[in-house]
Amino acid sequence: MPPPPGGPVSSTAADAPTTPPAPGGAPGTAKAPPAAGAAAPSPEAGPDTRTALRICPLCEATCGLTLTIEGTRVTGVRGDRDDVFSDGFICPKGASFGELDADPDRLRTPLVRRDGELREASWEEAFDLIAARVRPLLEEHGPHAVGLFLGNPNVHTMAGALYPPVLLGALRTRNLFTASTLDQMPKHVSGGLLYGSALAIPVPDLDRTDHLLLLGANPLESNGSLCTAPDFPGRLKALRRRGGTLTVVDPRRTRTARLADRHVAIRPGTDALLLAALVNVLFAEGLTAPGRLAELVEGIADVETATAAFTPEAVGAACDVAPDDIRAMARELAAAPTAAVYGRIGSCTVEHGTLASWLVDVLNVLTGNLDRPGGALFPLSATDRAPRPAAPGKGFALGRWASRVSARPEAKGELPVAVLAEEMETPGEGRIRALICVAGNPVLSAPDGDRLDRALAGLDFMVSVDPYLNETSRHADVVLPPPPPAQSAHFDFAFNALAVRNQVRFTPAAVPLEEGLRDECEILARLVLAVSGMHGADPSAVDDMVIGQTLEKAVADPHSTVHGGDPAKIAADLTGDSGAERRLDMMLRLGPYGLTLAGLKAQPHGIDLGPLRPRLPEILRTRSGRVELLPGPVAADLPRLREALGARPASLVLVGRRHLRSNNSWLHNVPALNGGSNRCTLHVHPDDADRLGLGDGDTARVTAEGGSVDAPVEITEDVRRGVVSLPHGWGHDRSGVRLSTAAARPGVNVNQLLDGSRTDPLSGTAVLNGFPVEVTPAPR
Ligand SMILES: Nc1nc2c(c(=O)[nH]1)N[C@H]1C(S)=C(S)[C@@H](COP(=O)(O)OP(=O)(O)OC[C@H]3O[C@@H](n4cnc5c(=O)[nH]c(N)nc54)[C@H](O)[C@@H]3O)O[C@H]1N2
Ligand SMILES: Nc1nc2c(c(=O)[nH]1)N[C@H]1C(S)=C(S)[C@@H](COP(=O)(O)OP(=O)(O)OC[C@H]3O[C@@H](n4cnc5c(=O)[nH]c(N)nc54)[C@H](O)[C@@H]3O)O[C@H]1N2
Ligand code: SF4
Ligand SMILES: [Mo]
Repeated sequence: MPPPPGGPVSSTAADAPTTPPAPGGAPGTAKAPPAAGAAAPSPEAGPDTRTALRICPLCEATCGLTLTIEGTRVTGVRGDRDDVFSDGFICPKGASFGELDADPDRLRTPLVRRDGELREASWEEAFDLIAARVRPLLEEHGPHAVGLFLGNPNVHTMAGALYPPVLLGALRTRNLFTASTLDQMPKHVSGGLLYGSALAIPVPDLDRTDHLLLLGANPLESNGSLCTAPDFPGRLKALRRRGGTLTVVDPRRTRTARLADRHVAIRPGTDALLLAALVNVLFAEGLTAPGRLAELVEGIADVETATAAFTPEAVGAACDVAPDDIRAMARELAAAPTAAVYGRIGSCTVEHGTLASWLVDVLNVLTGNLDRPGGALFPLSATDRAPRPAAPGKGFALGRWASRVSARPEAKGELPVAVLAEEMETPGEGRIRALICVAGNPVLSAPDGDRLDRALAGLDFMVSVDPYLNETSRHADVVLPPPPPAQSAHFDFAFNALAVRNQVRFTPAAVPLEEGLRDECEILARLVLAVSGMHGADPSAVDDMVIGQTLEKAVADPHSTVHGGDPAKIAADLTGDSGAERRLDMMLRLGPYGLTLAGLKAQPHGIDLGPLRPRLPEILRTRSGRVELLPGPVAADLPRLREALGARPASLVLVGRRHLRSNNSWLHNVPALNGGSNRCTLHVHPDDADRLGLGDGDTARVTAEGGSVDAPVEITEDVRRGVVSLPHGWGHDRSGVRLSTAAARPGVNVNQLLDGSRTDPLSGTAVLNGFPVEVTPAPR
């Protein structure tokens, strides 16, 4: 392990949990040590030294940061104590913002492939080539010949929220793939089916609940997901302090599990069975109490019938959880004055991910906790559509089209990433010939990276919008680098709608855009123009078009705040430093709080919009206008769950894990974050290690259907028997990659063990957790 240069981050210290302020309590200080290159300003700091606010884009917690800036360099980072939501919280990742921002491996010009080599090029050359190559492919082979992959950081940038929908509209391709089918697509599908909208995802009311049942999430390392809560750890501790209880279901004894009143070390992949049994017990013991939901929900009795087979005794062996414990969990859930059930990665990226996600919400409904304070509620963000009277909607359709090669149904307009390689490789009409990849690294994040590597290499043309030349972008013909994060304005379109408190914040670019760089909004707008035959037009044309179309609709909508207005006049009133900002201003004005961007800018630490409030039935868009508790596609998938009752468990399965100082595949190049316990090791229980003939520090060979990887063994009781754990995002040893720090400690790609054949059928989400593996000592 190379020591972090500059050395102020001792790996152990930085790995220790940060001691966060109590939520809503006194503002805390940044407890994380400053990262290398991000030290506090020295007393002799020049007159050039100033501070600027920046919302952290590195995880879903969206903490407000105060950056110290000398000239154009970020030299210090602390939590913004006045931030209305994060109260000064910061973690080691946020503390390394300066180092990340200044990473010398970051690309500073576009790259264009000439004679087989990627070379530095001007923006004009880059976009000229895109226009020259993509248009003919579309004209000759039709829209589906160009695929689009959208990676995770799109939810962490303004550009990623505002332009990919326009890009997709311009391409009209059905070959849309995103990180969602490696992640939360089960939540979209279950929300779509239950509430009629794929974006209707209830969020646990962390700060007010009396009981949290948390499955397959480790917020002490991840800082939370689909539950935006700066200082999630502190909020969990506060729950305990106010007398609430926490149950954690996880095959590993995680740092989150150690905080819990009850830790259930479930057999991986069986959460849907456990949850079905909890539902079963609620009915069997007369513990259902939907309260006001009873009249808003249809199908409660059908759910009772559908879960009749899943008694605690029936699921106990499969889950490896004692029936009495299951009964106790159900009773605790029912008895709590308020409670929230919350499931994340470990309950989503599994064989029954959609059923598990559905059952999470079913439990919240049956206990009366959906849509009530202390339960699980739907946030109302400042850029959401303004509320309107409840009315039946169009409902949520699945499988409106299917993938070409293996006929996998679309979900939310997307095809499963697990079939991306075969769609690029398999000859014939409709093959993906070109790929545009925005902020994604599927070679490491998706099943079978070696196959994706080959498939990407065989494309006619590829564009990556990415700051790094990495495992995926090295295949591109054109790489378009966004600027370092300090040079971008920030607004959380996605996470404000998933936050435990309604609030809104905007931070302008902290540092002016460097000579030669382009704002990512402009990059994506130019990309839209280049693929839609408008190459060379002013990028603001894209924003003007969106504004025009949106306002036309809004003035015709009787529920809109601008109903009957003049679109041209409203557009002329919009303010902002860019087309993207004018779009944000428009969304705020059309939104439920009637805000403006100028008003928001006047509140640099944000505006608190209050605790979550009930939103049913207004939010419903189902055909019935009610919550449809047993949707048809779910009912049709239940026999598969019943079959799982009798299945013989594999003797060894693999699960992933996250480390506080990491983020999927792309922070391993920041020296301060690549050390300590953030290591690509295989966790093995001592009993399994004995059985398999493995000692601590030995190299193990892990094999599954997609291939084999060799990883160092770490023997630990933190993982249950029959389960090994290997983190994802590693494997930085491919040629042509420019990640000098990461390459020095590459790790192995856990997703090489998978071949993409295992998915949750309803959502198309890849099974990344709980798949069978063989482990042996690696041959010397
Ligand atoms: N085995 C296993 N695999 C997993 C997971 C798991 O738990 N286990 N988790 C899955 C999950 S939850 C997710 S979300 C996916 C993530 O899958 P991906 O989104 O494919 O992977 P990331 O590693 O997040 O890659 C992000 C890419 O965006 C680039 N990037 C960073 N910042 C910016 C920016 O501001 N603009 C642009 N344009 N690019 C930027 C990075 O350099 C990197 O190339 O991985 C999934 N893969
Ligand atoms: N530090 C850090 N933070 C991150 C990320 C990161 O890579 N590093 N990634 C970000 C992203 S993209 C996301 S989506 C979020 C994810 O945030 P979380 O959902 O909190 O993800 P994990 O920390 O991977 O926790 C998943 C847990 O599920 C457990 N698990 C595995 N299989 C099963 C199972 O079958 N059943 C149950 N009950 N548990 C199981 C694992 O042991 C693990 O502890 O984190 C985000 N934040
Ligand atoms: S918790 Fe997340 S948002 Fe907050 S500082 Fe850390 S990485 Fe940034
Ligand atoms: Mo994710």
